[in-house]
This record gives sequence, C-alpha cells and structure tokens, in this order.
Amino acid sequence: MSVVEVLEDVLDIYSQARSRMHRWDREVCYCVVPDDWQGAVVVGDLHGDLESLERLVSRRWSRDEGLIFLGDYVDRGRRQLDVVVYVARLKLEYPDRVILLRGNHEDSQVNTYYGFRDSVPSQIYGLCQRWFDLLDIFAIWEGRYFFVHGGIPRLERYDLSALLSPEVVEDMLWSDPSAYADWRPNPRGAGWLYPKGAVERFCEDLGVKALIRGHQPRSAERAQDESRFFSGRLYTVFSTGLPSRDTGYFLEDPFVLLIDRKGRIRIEPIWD
Ligand SMILES: [Mn+2]
Repeated sequence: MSVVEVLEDVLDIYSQARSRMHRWDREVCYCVVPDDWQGAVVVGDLHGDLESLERLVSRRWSRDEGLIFLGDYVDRGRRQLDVVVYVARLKLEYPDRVILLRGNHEDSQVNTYYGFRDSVPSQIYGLCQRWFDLLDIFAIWEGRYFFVHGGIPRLERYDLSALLSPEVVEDMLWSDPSAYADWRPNPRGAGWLYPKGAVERFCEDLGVKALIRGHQPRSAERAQDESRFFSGRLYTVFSTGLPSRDTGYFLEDPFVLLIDRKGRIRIEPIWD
C-alpha cells in the first residue's frame, strides 16, 4: 500500500461510527481499554524516531497485549512521516490492540512551526492532519490507569463527563506535573503545572492507580524518581532516543512502560 492509501484507510477507521473501544462525546474522542488485554506496552514521545519505534515493537510487544502511544509522533526528528505511517499500519493491522493518543504536536499550528508540515507534500500533510484531528485525547483502563499526553486540567472534581469538554483538551495535551504545592501557569504558554495533590485527587476521583503521560524528556532513572515523588500515582514515558540525538532533544536511554497482566508497571529500556 502506498502512503496515501495507508492514510486514507486509517482515516476511514476513525471517520466511521465509534466503536466499543473508541468513543466520543461532545467532540472529544477517547478510548476505553478492552477487558481482554493481557497487559500493555506504553510508548511516550517518538518525534520521528523510527528506529526506536521499530525496535520496541519487535522486542517489547507481544500481540496479546495492548500497545498505547501517548502522542507526539511528529516534529523534531528525522523520520517523522515514516513514524506516522508505521503507527497507522499498526492500527490497521491490530485495530483492537493499538491505541494512538493525540499529542500537542499533532496540531497544525505546532507542526507548522516545528517542522512536520514543511517535511511532507501538502496532499499527504492534509491527510495526516485530518487524521490527527480525530485521534483520541485520552484512554482509560478502568480501575487501573489513565493515559494522556500532558496531564490534567484544573477542575474541582474529576469524572469522565468533566474531561469530555472541548475546553479542557488543551490542558490535557500541554500540562506538566511539578513539585510546587499549588497550580501554576505553564511556562510553555499553554496548559498548567499541576501539583501532586491534584494528581492524587484525580486518581481517586476516577478510580485509577496512576496517571501515565509523556510530553517531557525523561531518562529512565529520572522517570523512576519522579514516580516515587508522586507516590506511584504518575509516570512520564519518553521513547525517543539515540539515533536522533544530534537535535539536542533526545536522550540516550529511551524507554517504554510495561504493564503486566496484574497491572504492575515496569520501566524498560528500548536499547540495551
Ligand atoms: Mn508534547
């Protein structure tokens, strides 16, 4: 299949009526993890790092588990369109096993500025962006975990209905956790810096053990420390690595999270 055919086919899936797994409400698309997943591999920002993506899929994922991508497939790295096409093919081949969340870079304003738009022909760009607009904003594994690119909006009380509001989408794609005890404006210019107390309240209100997100470069070690600081209620995953490190944004030990059938989490390097 050509790149255009792959993108048209995946766009078809997302344009059809939503399924048991893919749902939408008030224009916000989200995903409910199916009961039959035996575990999952969670992948953080990729930013055009095709080599890490190919490796983690071949070495870390078994087909009876789910594969959850936290967004930021494009911008910055060398193989951006290749990464988009690769994850689109995965979705076509394993529709019930693959969840693709939207990152803040799957946005025409952002990826016009950070390189993706200029790196692909306009017809292909148009198809990609139409698909990006339909990607799920978050995924929930009921009783277990909540997955989103950036984090949580500033709300009095958290439930699914409050998160299905177009007004809080930007906060979920842009926000970052912080060690401050209170909410602060995010220096990125969008979203919030959210405190530990809010993460705990969020998890309790939604009945999940932890919030799993991407969006910020983290070494495996630092991600572990951060999770400890948040009492195991928050994990940051960053999966972009070595082959593209000359751009200055990439780390030497990109990793994924492995969730086993009992819901236990392990940080696992992609390159070892
Ligand atoms: Mn991001």
